Amino acid sequence: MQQHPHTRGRTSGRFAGLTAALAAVVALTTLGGPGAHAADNPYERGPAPTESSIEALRGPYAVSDVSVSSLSVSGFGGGTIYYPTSTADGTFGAIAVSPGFTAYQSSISWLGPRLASQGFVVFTIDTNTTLDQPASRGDQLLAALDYLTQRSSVRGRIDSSRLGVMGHSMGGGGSLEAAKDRPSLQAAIPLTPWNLDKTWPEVRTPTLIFGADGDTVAPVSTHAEPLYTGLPSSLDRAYLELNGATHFTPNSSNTTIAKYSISWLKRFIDNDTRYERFLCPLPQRSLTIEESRGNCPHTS
Ligand code: 9J3
Ligand code: ZN
Repeated sequence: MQQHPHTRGRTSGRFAGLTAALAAVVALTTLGGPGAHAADNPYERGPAPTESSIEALRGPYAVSDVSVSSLSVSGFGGGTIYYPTSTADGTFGAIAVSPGFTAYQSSISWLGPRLASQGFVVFTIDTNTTLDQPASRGDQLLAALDYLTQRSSVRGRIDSSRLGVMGHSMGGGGSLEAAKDRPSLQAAIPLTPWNLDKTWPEVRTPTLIFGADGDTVAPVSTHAEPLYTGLPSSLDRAYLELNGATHFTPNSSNTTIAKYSISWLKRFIDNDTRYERFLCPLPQRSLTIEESRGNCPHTS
């Protein structure tokens, strides 16, 4: 568990404070590792982020995984849980991730180790049938989170009050459905989402929507953009449109999706304001970002 270096030990004399501070710095520098940083925020996990640490293929935590058979669960189709191997840092926030129409967990599996290695328990799921619609995918994401926190083999590693959802296409539409149904969710990230319902005034969950400029399956003009606009304007919300991207860009390893997703999850699931600077001011138009919208600075 994490400890405050300034609550540790006590010395007397005129240089006591300086000595203690130096000792703490030496201890932190020497011990290193993800757990070495002492936090005033009890949910903070891992070392201070940098541009390169959020872009990296793997974060500071070694990751293990466990397969969950569809035969052993109800309400969703099973999946794979990716989690930090070490228990030295206490519990982690957790997210469930749904694939899109006709697709399997393999289509979003790159997100498992990529996000878990930053300090989250990540459950990439299969749906009951590959043809399930967004509302059903929302219910299945919630069933998966309930399984994860109540019955899974890693339930003791999770802070069940700090949960989020992600999904691709109809799974992204489903992540909005899940947030609408369960306002206690701390973060939602729809990836090139598809949903016929464009009105989401009930959502209270901070939501980051990714669109793709070249999406012809769920065009941003009829899906991602109106879904963003349909969220409350008072909500912590953002819209990032990927440049040179298609509907299926979220199906393979993508550094732009990863870096802003990590930042959003850290900022809102872990309350980790060290990541705020990657989100606000909004990323500028670039070779990877076609357009960005959102409220900055964040209010929650
Ligand atoms: O999950 C998706 O890829 C939704 C896009 C789609 O195929 O909609 C057609 C009904
Ligand atoms: Zn646009």
